[in-house]
This record gives sequence, structure tokens and C-alpha cells, in this order.
Amino acid sequence: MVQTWWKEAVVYQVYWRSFMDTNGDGCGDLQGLLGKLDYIRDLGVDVIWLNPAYTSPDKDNGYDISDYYSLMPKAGSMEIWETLLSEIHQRGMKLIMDLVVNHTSDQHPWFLESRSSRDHAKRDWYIWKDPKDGREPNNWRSYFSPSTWTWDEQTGQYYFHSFAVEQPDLNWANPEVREAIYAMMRYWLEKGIDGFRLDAIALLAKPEGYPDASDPQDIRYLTNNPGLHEYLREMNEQVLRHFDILTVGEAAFVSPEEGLKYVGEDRQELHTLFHFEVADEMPSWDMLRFKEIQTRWYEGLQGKGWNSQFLNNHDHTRQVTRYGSDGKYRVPSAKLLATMVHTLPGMPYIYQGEEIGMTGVRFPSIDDYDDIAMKNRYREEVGKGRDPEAVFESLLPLSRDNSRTPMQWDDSPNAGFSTGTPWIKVNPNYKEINVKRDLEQPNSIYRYYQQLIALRKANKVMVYGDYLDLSAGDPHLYVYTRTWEGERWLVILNHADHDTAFTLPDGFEDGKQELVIANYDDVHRDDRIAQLALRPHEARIYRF
Ligand code: ISL
Ligand code: CA
Repeated sequence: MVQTWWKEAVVYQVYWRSFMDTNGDGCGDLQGLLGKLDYIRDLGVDVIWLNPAYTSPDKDNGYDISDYYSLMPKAGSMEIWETLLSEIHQRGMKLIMDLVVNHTSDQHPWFLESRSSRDHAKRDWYIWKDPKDGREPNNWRSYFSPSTWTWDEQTGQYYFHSFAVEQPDLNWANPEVREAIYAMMRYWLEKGIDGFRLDAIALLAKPEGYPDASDPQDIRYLTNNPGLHEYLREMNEQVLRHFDILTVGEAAFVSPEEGLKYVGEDRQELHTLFHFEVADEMPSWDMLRFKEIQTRWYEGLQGKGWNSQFLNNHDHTRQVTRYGSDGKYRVPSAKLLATMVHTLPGMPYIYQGEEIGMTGVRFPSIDDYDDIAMKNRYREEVGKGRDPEAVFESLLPLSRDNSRTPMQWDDSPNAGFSTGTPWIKVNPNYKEINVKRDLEQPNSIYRYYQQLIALRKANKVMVYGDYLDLSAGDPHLYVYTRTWEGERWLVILNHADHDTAFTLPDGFEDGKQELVIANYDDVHRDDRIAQLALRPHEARIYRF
């Protein structure tokens, strides 16, 4: 394995529009992030991943870019961005930016030119097709709309979009497009950023001929098509390998075998990837399924590629609500999930607010929500005559807005996020769940994250240790080891709202263990652990 800085890193994701507002317009901004760098540094993280701040009409909260070379005014000026980068580096941290190149905004000049006429030089920068039998060229549905095709009256053709109508896909088969994207990547890398999170990267290649899908609802046909890895290898040759950076690909619907094609050391493509097997297959917690996925990914990548561990981000609801327990066991549950993410093989990511156990949200009306994915789906389903209340209820658990409510800094109005009216309501539980309270309490979730991150810095076993699940058949317990240069860590997790009996596995001698960390405060260093009644959401790590 090549040793590189990013393998030992912990990444903190900043969804800046919900992080901190400093000019009272109700939207977070880069100036706000600047003011909170010490807070992030004190957590102990190494890398900040910044969600897109490029100029955008903001239909998909910045994932519809209309100018890759400038920042949207609500985020801030390029001067503030330069200061932010410098201040991040001065604190010994690094910055990776979101790279959204599968599509642009429909307001990007490239698309305005492309759609202006069939003969325009940029016509082939996007994907245009004639109608088939008087309708869309095929039966595919997009992530955010009933069809991947939208009719353009002006030139009498359909254009292709994997996401919203306002997000036309770039035609990656066109070398001019690829060259323009590589030039833009160099522009940001030469400014000194430390890498990219590559958005929807599995979608760049489209299947030859756009054939109808046997099941249009199963949108996997959009991903992992022939030609994709040639594009990524070319991107690596043209750009990525010339910089000492971290590249993490967002690759939905990818198996470990497929994943290795993206991140195998011999592949010369990307360094690591977010796979979504858990998010795609586990609407709610299933310990058996989770352990099976973890073991398959470890065996699939073992020694050849690097995994990324996360449970939530700006697209997936808050982990303590979706996968843990956000009621009376919220604190131990948040700590247990963190223990898992930070001790499983791969780089751990922290999504803003996770470190204080922020939860999902439940607003009373669809009008309180912003997410284009949710709003489009609501309109589509209600448009089919379904009961609006039932549709609304069905969309609540996985609405991306669950993770996009403002960061909860303290118990003052708007949780200290803004002196204006926040672009999306603050979660009403901010009076109990906020940074100020967690910083005051020695045993808070924030303090626990600090300890986990400090442990990673001091113990290479958490980064490089071999992984072995010792609890494969147990529906509640997750017990595994990380082993590195003679040191063995035993991670013991009870992912249940009730006590679960634990027996020390064979090969471990009771009394020889040393307690590394526990999420209940009354666990003593010299406890005997041959037989334990693990309490709800109890997590412990022992060193043998
Ligand atoms: O959100 C998802 C499913 O509910 C994911 O599948 C997600 O839509 C997909 O993985 C791509 O996400 C990325 O690209 C989108 C953007 O809306 C997301 O915020 C971004 O993470 C289009 O750019
Ligand atoms: Ca602002």
C-alpha cells in the first residue's frame, strides 16, 4: 500500500449554506465558515469538504453550476474564498471542493449556446436526440423527474438530464467537453486546493444508443456504463496525478468489485469512493445487512483500494435518526455510530452537526421543504391523484432536507445560525441540541468525537489494521477486531434499544484487556468482560 496523507485523514463536510450566516440574509456563507475554523480544527479533523459554492441559479442548491470560475454572491467573494483557503492551511487543515461535472445548470453559457441552434459549435457539448414515435427517445426516468428527456421547442429536439430539468448532462463523449473540464480543474488546483469530491461520477458515460430500460424505475442504467473508466483514467493522466491531492468519488449503485475499478492502486483513477450500498439498501437499520456489506467491501478492496466510511451527508438524513435512536438513547446512539464509522476500515467523514447528534426533522407542510428531489416527487405523485398527506408522509423520512436544517450553535433564536430568517427552518430541538451545550459538557457527543479523532492520530491500527467481524450472525451485536503490528483492538457495539448479552470471543483472555474508550461513563478500566450485559446502544473498545 502506498502511504499517503489522505489515508490517515478525517474529513468534515461543510454544507456552507446551512453552516453559519454572517450577513443576516438567512443563508450561510463562506465568511461564516471562516469564523468557525477554530471550532472545526478543535474537533481534530484534517480535511474540510466544501459543498459547491460556484455561481449557480441554485435549483439544486449549487449542484447546477452556471459558471465554474466564480462563486455565487450569497456564498461570498473570491477574496473571501482565498482567505478561507489560506486560513484553513494555516491551521494545518486541507480543503477539498465539490466537482460537479456530469451536468451543468441550464443557465450555463455552454448550454445556452448549445440549445441556440442545431448547428452551433457547442451543440454536441450536451446530449440532444430526435423524438422516437413522437415522444421521448426512451423510457428512462431521472433522479429528480419522471423522464431524463425534456423537449426543446426552439430546435425541435430533446435534451438529456440525469437529474432535474435544470441540470442538462454534459456530453463526456466529446473531447472538447473533457478538455474544458480538465482546464477548470487545473484552475482550482493551481489555486492550492487539496482535492475534489467528484459528484455523481458514476454517471459520466451513457449506454450506447440509449436503449429502453426493462424497468425504468430501476435507474441503475444511468451508472457504471462502458467508457466511464477511460474518462477517469484520462482525467487522472491529464490532471489528478500532477497534484498531491485527495480525490473521492461519489459512486451510487457500485459493488465492491465495481468499486475496485475506481480506486484500485493500479487503476490510476481515484483514491477512494463513497459507495451507497448501505444508503441504497437500508431505509432503516439492519445490522446483519450492514455487517455483510462492510465485510464484502473490506474483502473486495482489501490491500488494493481504500474505502470511505460515512453514514450521512447532505443527501441522506441524519444518522442518529435513520440508523440509530434519536429519542432517549440519542447520546449513546450517536456515540455508537461514531465509534463504528471511525473504527471500520476506511476514511471517516463527519457531516456538520453529526458531532453534536443533530437529528432529522419533521416540518408540518411540504411548503416548509426546499429539496428539489422531494418537491418534484411530491408534485409527480400528487399529480397522479395520490392523497397529498400520504405522499408527504412517505417522503419525510428520506427527504434530503432532514440533513440541511441550519447548524445548531446555541439556544438563541435561530440556534445562533442567523440574525435573519433562515432559508430553511431550524430544527425545533435546537434548544436541547446545540454546540454551546456540547462544549460545556465533558461527556458530550462532541467530546466523544474529539476523543475518537485523537485516538486515530495516536493509533495507526485504526487506519491500517486488518478487519475481522466476529459477530456475523448476530442481529444486534457488532463485534470486530482491527489488528496491526501485534496490537489488537476489539470493538464491541450493541446496536439495540435493549440490553444484549455479550461473551468475550475465544482467543481473548479476560483481564488482559485495556479499555480504550466507552460511550457509557461508568465503565471502569479493570472491569471483567468475559460476560457482559451490554446496555442499549453501548459501545466499548478494548486493546489486547
Ligand atoms: O440523493 C440521492 C438519493 O436519494 C443520491 O443518489 C444522489 O442523488 C446521487 O448520488 C447524486 O448526488 C449528487 O448529485 C446530485 C445532487 O443533487 C446531490 O446533492 C449530490 O450529492 C446532482 O448533482
Ligand atoms: Ca449569509
